[in-house]
Amino acid sequence: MTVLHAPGARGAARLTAAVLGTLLAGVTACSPATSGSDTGSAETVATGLDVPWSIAFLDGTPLISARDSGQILELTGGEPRVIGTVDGVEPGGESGLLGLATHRDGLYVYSTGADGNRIQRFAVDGRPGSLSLGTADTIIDRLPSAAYHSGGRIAFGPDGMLYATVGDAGVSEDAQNLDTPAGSILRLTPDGDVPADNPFDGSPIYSYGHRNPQGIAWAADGTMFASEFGQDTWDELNVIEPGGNYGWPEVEGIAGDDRFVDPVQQWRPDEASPSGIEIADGTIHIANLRGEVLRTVPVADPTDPSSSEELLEGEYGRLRDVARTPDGELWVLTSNTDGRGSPADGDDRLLRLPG
Ligand SMILES: [Ca+2]
Repeated sequence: MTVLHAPGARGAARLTAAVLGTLLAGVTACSPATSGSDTGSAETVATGLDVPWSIAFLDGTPLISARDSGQILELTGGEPRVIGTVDGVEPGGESGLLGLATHRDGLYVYSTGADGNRIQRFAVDGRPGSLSLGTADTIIDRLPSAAYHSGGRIAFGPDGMLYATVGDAGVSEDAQNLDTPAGSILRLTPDGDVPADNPFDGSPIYSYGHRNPQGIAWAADGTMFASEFGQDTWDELNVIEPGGNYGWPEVEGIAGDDRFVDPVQQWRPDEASPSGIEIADGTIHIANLRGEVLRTVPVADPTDPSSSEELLEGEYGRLRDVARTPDGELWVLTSNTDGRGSPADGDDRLLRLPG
């Protein structure tokens, strides 16, 4: 964005009306657009979404989860269309229909039911434009859920295993308790079993000491990253190591305590609140809710805060998820209808970043 410095006396004398007009036009053109407007720096793919939470691509067709309605939408020709509603979704606060992940075995869905959070695998029938959600197979259930700190993201790693983020569900000390999945990242086989090479024998827990871990993604070299909502002090970006203890609730942010793994970056929650993340071309992209910004961190040097960039800052309100399309574009979901957005930010939308 152009920064106008107050001209000195000599500079002011040179500012002809024409030059001033050009400068002002330039400022207008590159100022952040009014929130929710169509004139931001991204292209709108779809509008009118209601509390969208996650994007995934099933054989190239974009699918979107809607947190409160429990609906899964397909997007073909720019129009969202409901392919089905997940049975028994009980929305409340941060809970409801949350993460999606696709796999050759079907569509994996993370949602809140009457007995807590669960991950189900669905068959998806039909062709793009007339897809329908088939039968569900629950692969894990009774995960801790709550109106706050309900985790909710799932992704398949390069090892073919399913990873899931589980919040502490408001019981912070549980994040240090290996007898409960609260406050951890899980690693499961696609059928929901515990892989034989998990760090804790017979346990789905892959890492722990998390408060409310969110997005997970892997760099080309296999390094796993995860975003995490902090309490009042620091939000985090962590490199996830098997068996790692990430400190919550003993410490928050970079603590320099040998017992815990420090985050590679941390941000104040009002500048961040990082949810979905995606890695493309050696860059981690992080969708931020309160910070209303798509923040980038280079995989090659993730600990250097000065190497971060901020995209879409303040243009579209709260940002919930970011995903790479099969064509290599980056798409971003807003989250202004989740009860915490400003009415001025309008309906939620799906955005496409310029290439
Ligand atoms: Ca931590």
